[in-house]
Amino acid sequence: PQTIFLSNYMAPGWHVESVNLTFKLAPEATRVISRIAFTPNPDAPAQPFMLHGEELTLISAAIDGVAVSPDLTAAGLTCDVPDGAFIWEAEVEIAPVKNTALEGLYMSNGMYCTQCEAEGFRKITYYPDRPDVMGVFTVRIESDLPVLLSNGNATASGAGWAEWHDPWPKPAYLFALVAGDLVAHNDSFTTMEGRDVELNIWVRAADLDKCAFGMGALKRSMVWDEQVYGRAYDLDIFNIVAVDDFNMGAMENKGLNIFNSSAVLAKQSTSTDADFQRVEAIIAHEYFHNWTGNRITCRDWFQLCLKEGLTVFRDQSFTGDLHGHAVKRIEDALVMRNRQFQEDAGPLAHPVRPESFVEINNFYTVTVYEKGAELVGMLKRLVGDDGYRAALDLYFTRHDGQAATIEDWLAAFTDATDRDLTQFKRWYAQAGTPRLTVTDDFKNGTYSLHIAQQTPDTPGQTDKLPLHIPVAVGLLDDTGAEVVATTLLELTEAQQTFTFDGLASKPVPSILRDFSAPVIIERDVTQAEQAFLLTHDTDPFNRWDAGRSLARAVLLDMIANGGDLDAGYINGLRAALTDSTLDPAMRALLLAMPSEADMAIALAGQGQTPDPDAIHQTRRKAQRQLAEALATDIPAVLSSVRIDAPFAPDADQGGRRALSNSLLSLLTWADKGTAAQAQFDTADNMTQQLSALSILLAHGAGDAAAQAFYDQWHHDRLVLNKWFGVQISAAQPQDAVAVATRLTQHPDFEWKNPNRFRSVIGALTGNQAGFHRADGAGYDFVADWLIKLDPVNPQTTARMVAGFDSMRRWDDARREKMRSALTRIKDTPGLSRDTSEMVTRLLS
Ligand code: BAL
Ligand code: ZN
Repeated sequence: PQTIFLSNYMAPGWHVESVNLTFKLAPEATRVISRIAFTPNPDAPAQPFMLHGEELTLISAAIDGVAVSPDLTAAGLTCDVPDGAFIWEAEVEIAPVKNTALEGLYMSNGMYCTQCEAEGFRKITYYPDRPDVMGVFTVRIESDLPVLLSNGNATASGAGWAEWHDPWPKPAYLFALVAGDLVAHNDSFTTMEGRDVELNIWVRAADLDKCAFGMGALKRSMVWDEQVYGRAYDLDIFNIVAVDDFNMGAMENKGLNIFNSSAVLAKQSTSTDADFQRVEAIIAHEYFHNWTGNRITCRDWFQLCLKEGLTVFRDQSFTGDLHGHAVKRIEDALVMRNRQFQEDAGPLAHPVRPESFVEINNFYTVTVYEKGAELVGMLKRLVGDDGYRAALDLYFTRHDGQAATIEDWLAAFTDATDRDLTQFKRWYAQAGTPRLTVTDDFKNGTYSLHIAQQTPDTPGQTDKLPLHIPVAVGLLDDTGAEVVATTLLELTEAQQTFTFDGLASKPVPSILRDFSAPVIIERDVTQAEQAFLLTHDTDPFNRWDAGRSLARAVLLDMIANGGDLDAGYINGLRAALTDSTLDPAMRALLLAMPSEADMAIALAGQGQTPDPDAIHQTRRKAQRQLAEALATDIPAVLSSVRIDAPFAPDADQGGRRALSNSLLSLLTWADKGTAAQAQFDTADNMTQQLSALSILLAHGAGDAAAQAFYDQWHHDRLVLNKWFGVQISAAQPQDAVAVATRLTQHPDFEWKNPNRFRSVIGALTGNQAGFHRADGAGYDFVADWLIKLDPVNPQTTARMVAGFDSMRRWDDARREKMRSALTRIKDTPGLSRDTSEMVTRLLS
């Protein structure tokens, strides 16, 4: 397969002025008739005329009304064209019902839908399928299905047809079409510019009662983007459609967002608090793309972080504004540390702006998205709130209607704020997580912090240069009073010293407040200092982080030396748990022990080889001992966070439920499941029902509840995914593969549905000790299923192969078994380009 390089970018030879598409829909033989007005691009180097096209049957083609016979290639077609502007017309045939890859035009439960990002449009018709070619689309859909949708505004319709026109030029990846037997949850919104917008969430009739929350989230997003970024919606209609078969969470097609049903449908009885939060965040994310992605798009796919990093940063800010920044920041930092730092440390490490790819679908990663968002956050810290707003205003003014680059983005910051970002730009090019080694000293009232930075080698990259890193620091005295409020240090050298004068005594530093940069801090800290910060730090993120570091140290000590859970740690947790001034959500986060993956990463970071079984057993022992130690405190806390109001999926109630469920889990060590079974039997919401089921299963007392859950919910595909997943996540290590195997034999295991596949295979790769069973049965099981899925759905297969990313961390025997499972995948005849690239990188 061909490798594509950023350095080879060449401007397109032709612009597209307008595109007219007619779809005559039929499952086996859809006809797509295109009429495209091309004009030569005077700024482009000379190049042959080429249109992308895959899996198309060409029926006819013409230029300026004269039939032509283009040369067909594996990637599309080439053709001689006139020197000036011309009209291209073609008719192709495609078979949506056979499209199991869910890319291009496909069918899901009798409904037609599309997914074109990144390069799916070329499976619909011949076209210059690249993001820097932007055209105005007019679409006619012919079908007997009652609801026919495309981008832009509805212009005309009749029996069996509908026409849509999108006045905003867009790249083909933002094209969308939906046809189905759907009903709408309908509402409206008036923008700050006075535009009345019709809002619809289109679903199957049975799901109509799961749309109200999503609609509220959409309206909250529209208000927020006006108030915070000054950006209003720009069409007369905004449609969202829920689809059961979808490779990603959702897609920001202009005016017609298509959603994985799991990312838009929500109601009390079927959705957890985490689901509600995810739905709101994804609806916001896709809506925010209308400006950061659609009005300003990417010049090429290497610039993916330009729209994704920025839009993730925007949706994170939105969630923080609505529900509280402290908890949101901790949740986002956990994603960075548990997933992105892991990606950075393994064979799949790549820069936020990669320099080459074989299959761009493999770069929709936590590095491009979440680390990309962290880069935006660092820029905002460096230029301040006003500077950030000025830079964004300039970016929108300058690049509206364009396909832009990271260079354009940074130039807007430099021009609006006068900041030199030459060094900062290295963040986009250098992969890997920087390590900051911190030491300190105190002399004559002056406190000095010495910080050295180093970024480890990653595949294809050595000898990294120093980065421009914002390090937020505060200082506390020994009574816990803050003697220096949060100060932003700008680390630019490989080694640098920062001083603070006029201090009476040596302070306790609180470093990297609010997780001000995606880096790892290495500093010798005593457990006493961690306990001190857990009690006194005024920065909520660092207060939580001190507790987390203490917990990790205590657990690692237990793994290394045996013994019991540290009394100082228990007392710190008791103090936090019973501190009624602390938000219940924060208390729940403090009470949560580091995950098994977190501990494995920590051990690997210390140069040790983790043992997944020892981690699992130690963590369980620690939880049991914590439960015993806090037994007398729990009832009072539980009653203090009881909810007396009607259910609401808000931050306050969500925090209370999170804390109650953490405590229920602890209680179960003593009562063997009595309280959890009672909660399961009486729960009126999915958060409490599913938590109770998970706890019962984890304690080996969940068989009856699992059956009851199935009986109650087997008709609901989204809830059934939870039923599949929880049985594997909560299984003991020795049972997890057997449980997963049994579930794949269940008649409801519709393995071609990506959500269902992930709910089983993904749940197993997420059960660390179960997946990494010493005999390799977990690896073999997952490899077998990935080999089976690959010819059906390469994109989902390739994403799930990343479950093997942690390979280097484990002992030789496990690593060899992982290699052999991956080699078996790699050697499979006809393996897709997507999966082939991933296994090659993993094995390199
Ligand atoms: N653009 C792909 C889905 C998303 O990030 O919104
Ligand atoms: Zn996005």
